[in-house]
Amino acid sequence: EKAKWPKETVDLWAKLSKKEANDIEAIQKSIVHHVTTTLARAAYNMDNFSAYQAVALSTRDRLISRWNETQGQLSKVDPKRVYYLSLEFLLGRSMDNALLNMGLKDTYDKSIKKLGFNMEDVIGSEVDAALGNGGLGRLAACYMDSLATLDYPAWGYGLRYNYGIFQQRIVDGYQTEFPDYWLNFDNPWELPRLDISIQIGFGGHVQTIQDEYGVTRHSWVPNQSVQAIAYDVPIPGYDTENCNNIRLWRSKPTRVFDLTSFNEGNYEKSVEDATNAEKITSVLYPNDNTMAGKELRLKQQYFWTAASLHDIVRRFKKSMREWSDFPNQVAIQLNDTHPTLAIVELQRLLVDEEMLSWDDAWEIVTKTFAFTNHTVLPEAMEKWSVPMFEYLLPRHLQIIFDINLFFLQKVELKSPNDRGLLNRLSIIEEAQPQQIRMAHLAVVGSHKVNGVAALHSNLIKTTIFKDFVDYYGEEKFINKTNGVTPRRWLHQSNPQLSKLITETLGSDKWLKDLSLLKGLAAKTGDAAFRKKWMAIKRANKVRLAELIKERCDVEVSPDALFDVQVKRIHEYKRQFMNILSVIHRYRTIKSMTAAQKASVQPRVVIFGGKAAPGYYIAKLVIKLINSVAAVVNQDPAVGDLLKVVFVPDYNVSVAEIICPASDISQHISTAGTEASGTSNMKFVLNGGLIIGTLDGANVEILEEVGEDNIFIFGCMAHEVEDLRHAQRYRGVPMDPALQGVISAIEKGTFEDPKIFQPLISTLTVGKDFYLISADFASYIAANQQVDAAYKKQEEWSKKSILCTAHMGKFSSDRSVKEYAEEIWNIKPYSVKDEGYL
Ligand code: C3B
Repeated sequence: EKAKWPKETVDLWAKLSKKEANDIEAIQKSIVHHVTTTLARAAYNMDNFSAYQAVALSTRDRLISRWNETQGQLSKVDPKRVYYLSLEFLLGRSMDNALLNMGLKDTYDKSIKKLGFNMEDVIGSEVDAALGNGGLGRLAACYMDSLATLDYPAWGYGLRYNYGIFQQRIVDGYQTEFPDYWLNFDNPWELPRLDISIQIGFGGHVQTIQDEYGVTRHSWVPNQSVQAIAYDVPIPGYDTENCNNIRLWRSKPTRVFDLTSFNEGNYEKSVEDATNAEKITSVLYPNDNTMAGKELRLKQQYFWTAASLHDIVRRFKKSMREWSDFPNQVAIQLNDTHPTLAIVELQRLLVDEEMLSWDDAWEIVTKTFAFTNHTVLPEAMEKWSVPMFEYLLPRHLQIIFDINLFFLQKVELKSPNDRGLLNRLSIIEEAQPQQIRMAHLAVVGSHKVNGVAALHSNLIKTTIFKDFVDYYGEEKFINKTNGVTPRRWLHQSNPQLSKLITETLGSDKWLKDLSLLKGLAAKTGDAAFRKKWMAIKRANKVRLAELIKERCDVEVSPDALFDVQVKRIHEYKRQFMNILSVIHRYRTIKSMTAAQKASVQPRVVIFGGKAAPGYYIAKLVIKLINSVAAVVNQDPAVGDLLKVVFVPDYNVSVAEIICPASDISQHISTAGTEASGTSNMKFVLNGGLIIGTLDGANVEILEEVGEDNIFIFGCMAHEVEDLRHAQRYRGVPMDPALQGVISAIEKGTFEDPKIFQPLISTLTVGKDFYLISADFASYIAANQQVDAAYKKQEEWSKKSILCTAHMGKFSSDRSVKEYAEEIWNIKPYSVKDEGYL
């Protein structure tokens, strides 16, 4: 188009599309411009929220310039890109992060101050984008930050839910859920791309025809159709001009949604079905590590993978390359099994629509995809019932059966006459009705499969994917230990510590090369430095104490040891064991003389996290925590020696306040159940020590910080099976301390014990699946070691510094670089500052 313009038009565009200036005056002008025009407000009726909106819009202008420049240059250069398919992107707030990454925070700070507003209040007015449940969704967000920061050409693809993860309120000690209608006010962090609309089909039937060469061809004739509309979310890198994109799809009715009812002249039904189209991207399923098996979820998965693939294929086709070049231009990472249908959809597009042979298509598909597994919990394994699947996606079902057939034929050639093996490897589980095992499909359709921490990656090779390792060989199954972005999880959330580190190391290079933190280790002998370090921790604890006062109406002393467990509530994460140990501590203190009490280390035990709305036992754990808190916090015999709080509605922005403020945090899953954990990394990065089991990334954190700087307890992953067996068949008695705690609950120390009976019965001999009794004694002992260590404040401050110093490995930059080099085979491309025309 540009080529057709006369020179003066081109020059005019070039002159006018210069990037925004970033001096204080220009920024203030842009803020006031948005106040008076976009928001149609005046200075005298402004509140913090409208100030936030105006500052957000001004920030957005600068983001979009970079986004445009990056995307424009990338389409010209057309390098190989990675597409990260994730049903969850748990981004949290955007403004602070965008300003810091673009290097504009200080200038905006000054600009806002002079306009009569305070940066913290403005930032505090932003609602979280909570399009995720927990670790998996937040990992995707950290990876997007690192991909942009490292200049990798990468796009995320996800869904634009109208409702994010529910808001949690505590009523009478119980969790209650409220819808998170986060789009109530315009969302300045997205660009609606109403021009990008893709038709997605559902249902219908498959037509079989002979083509002119006598080859049988299939073509899917859906009987429903939905539109996917693109919303783009710019992701700026830190200290680079590059700005990547997350494309989120929203479902809208097509003009004719249900072709059957329309053709039958059933007007009312076709309007009703149009409303159903919007439902597809209405709500994020609130389950973490469990599969609900709902039809609407399957629709979400197909809607999202089909729209994303259509988009990716369209972009590829613009380059006029051979199909065999597709894997040289495109890498697709499957974040868990949720996007596995993308494998089937690409095979369908290549075979049915692009007319490639099955084998050529399948080679392209398997070279393109790679799959990350995030859990070994059986209840989390995605399976779809064949009849439901067939009704929604009849052609895809045929393709899955063909993929399975060809795969099992090869297995049979390698290991003849092994029916058991075929059954175990099959993508189809022979149940009533048959089930599609999505993890098997993901393994068969990918060239690399990775776990998310060393222990977990080994575990999947010996458990859920053992037979696949025997068949494919070891090389296909690799490890990529998770990481977190130091920009959000230190620089942004702990600005004072970030500043001290930069001063100490002589530059801020550590923010892009986290291994430089090791330079802090030399400072443990410097008493003045230790004092500054601990003063910052204390200031962060004061900030958290204020939040606790505001949200829980409990006063806690910032001089007590802050003990934190914040994560989704799940039996395998053992918040139950934690609160049981708190009861033990309470009973111990109650039994002490005044003299004994004088030597007790005061502790504030802080819980937070959401339970899936249908997860009854997890919700009872929340109730128990609150019942214990109610008794302990007002017991004068205990006073400040022990406080217990449950911080409601734990989310990313709350985590940003909690992580910098912990002295110790709890990562205490039954060994072998927590694939990695990522908050463990965030806490240690901020100079908090951890107490934990030899599970997930704890193992690697231990390797990095050394055993003097971490509190490890409990059984090991390889012992779990024997312990379960022993308690089931040899009647191992319950731990005596635990027995005492249970009796106290049963005596009604904390409300009506009847309430907690279902919870307690999960522990009765033979049933204690998560081995709380087996680990209880060593857990109590480890907690006593924490108390003793914390009393030696000088020693503790050294441990705290060493913890941060040794966290270099756990930057998501390291993780993403490994993925890029060992799985995706992509190279960085740095945007040149040349204006986007
Ligand atoms: C989580 C795992 O439970 C964590 O151990 C892990 O650190 C993160 O993924 C990121 O890898 N996970 C999750 O949040 N949701 C799932 N459905 C499965 C795993």
